[in-house]
Amino acid sequence: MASVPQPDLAPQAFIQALASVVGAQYVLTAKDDVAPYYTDWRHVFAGTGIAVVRPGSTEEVAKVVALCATEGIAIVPQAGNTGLVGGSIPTGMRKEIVLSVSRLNRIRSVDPLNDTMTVEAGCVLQTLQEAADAAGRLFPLSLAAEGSCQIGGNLSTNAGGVGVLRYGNTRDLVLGLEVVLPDGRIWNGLKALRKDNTGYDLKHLFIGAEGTMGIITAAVLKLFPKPSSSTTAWIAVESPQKAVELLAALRGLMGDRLTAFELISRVCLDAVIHCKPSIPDPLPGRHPWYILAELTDGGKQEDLAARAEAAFIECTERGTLLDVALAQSEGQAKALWSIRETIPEAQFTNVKHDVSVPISSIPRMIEEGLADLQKAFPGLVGYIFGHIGDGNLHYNIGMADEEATRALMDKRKAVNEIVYAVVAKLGGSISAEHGVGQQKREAIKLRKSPVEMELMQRVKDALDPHGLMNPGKVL
Ligand code: FAD
Ligand code: 2HG
Ligand code: ZN
Repeated sequence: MASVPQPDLAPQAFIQALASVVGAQYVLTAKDDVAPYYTDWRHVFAGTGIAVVRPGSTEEVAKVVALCATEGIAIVPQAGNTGLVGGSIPTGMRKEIVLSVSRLNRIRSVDPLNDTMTVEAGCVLQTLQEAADAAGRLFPLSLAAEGSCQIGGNLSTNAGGVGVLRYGNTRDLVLGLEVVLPDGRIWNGLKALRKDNTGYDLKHLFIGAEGTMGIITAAVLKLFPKPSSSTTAWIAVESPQKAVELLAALRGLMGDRLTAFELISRVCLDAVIHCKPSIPDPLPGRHPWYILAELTDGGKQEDLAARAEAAFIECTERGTLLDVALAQSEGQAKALWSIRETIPEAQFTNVKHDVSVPISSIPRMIEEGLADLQKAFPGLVGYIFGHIGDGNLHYNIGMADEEATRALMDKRKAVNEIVYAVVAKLGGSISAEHGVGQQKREAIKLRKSPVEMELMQRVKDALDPHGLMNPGKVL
């Protein structure tokens, strides 16, 4: 890494210089103003910086970054601050500002014939879903934080969510990017092209880089035909093995119409009902595992419903599923989805893991991991759920009561090691969709090969030779 430029400006003069770029009201330093930017959604990570800066345009972002580059001040990019690995929170290892992109919230254009929209990084995800819908199209990225996460954060984490099975991760939903580079130059890569083989595809360096390569200020996103029919099903299954068999069966019977396939353990459903007692249990009996599945299609609602019903009857006859409740209205479908969306807050405090393994290895991941954990920490509770259609499990570990869970959290490294050992054995990943941030920085060093780590560091050094972009994250 090249030596860091030394500051010329005294701290107050630096603040004034920032204010002259973005306006004094958008440089926050008062304790109450900065507090929400200096801690994460789960209150697991906390830090401080020189200031929180809120530019209102790409040009202002570029001027702030150029000023920081001259002064050797590091930058922590932040969007909706819903990340789960501490990526948007300062670490304190350098003099840092938080650069919030939330004022870059314009939809620059929607082109329904090209099936694209060009949007700024601070647009809230739900606003983009609504804009696509108003244009008669679908923007399929969907996650429980969609009311507050912003597309700049989604791009920078390559977010997954519940639509990956059909539409892919965020990376698959992008055609072009606009990025402010660590030296303050603007790269305008806002191409709305589905084919462009003119050399390296640079946008992929910034997608999933968690703010360590530059600041994404805008993107061209892909739109899709809006489905005209949908069926939402709450399904009971006997075991994770039956769940993956059901996935294969439904894909065979319904093809790409299977849009979402989420695993939910009974433990998670109980936690949701405990957290929000007004939520009813969708099925009469108690079952150990559930699937929330969504099927969507063009064409008539009754055609999809009939086809889905036939598929569920066949799966029941084959013994793949135990029971199923089909939503009879949009309201009932929303109620089923709200169970799934409540899980993150219903099991807020525990040792989190966001792992992926080949779909066929999901049953082993659950069974062998829990068996190994029980040996080391008798009585623990696995809050297991997630996007098993993508081989992605949220493998969260707590104890029966809060005090014991807090004690377990102090031993989180030992818990992580047991889970990660099973992940390694099954050829999986220790971060499927949430990223590395501060949380998994040490852990990836032990699990990626020296060649991979060196390549990543070289790319980082080429783009950010002074290490000013989000230090202490990823690498
Ligand atoms: P932030 O948290 O602000 O930032 C995330 C990272 O991106 C940080 O490293 C930050 O420095 C960097 N960054 C932010 N903006 C920029 C930018 N413009 N340029 C460069 N770097 C930037 N994640 C999933 O993948 N799937 C889920 O299903 C899912 N469900 C969730 C449910 C809940 C209830 C919560 C709280 C979180 C969930 N998450 C999920 C995690 C989180 O919502 C995602 O990681 C999301 O993409 C983060 O977006 P954000 O706007 O909040 O980004
Ligand atoms: C989800 O799928 C999120 O709901 C959050 O990725 C996962 O709470 C978690 O561990
Ligand atoms: Zn998830």
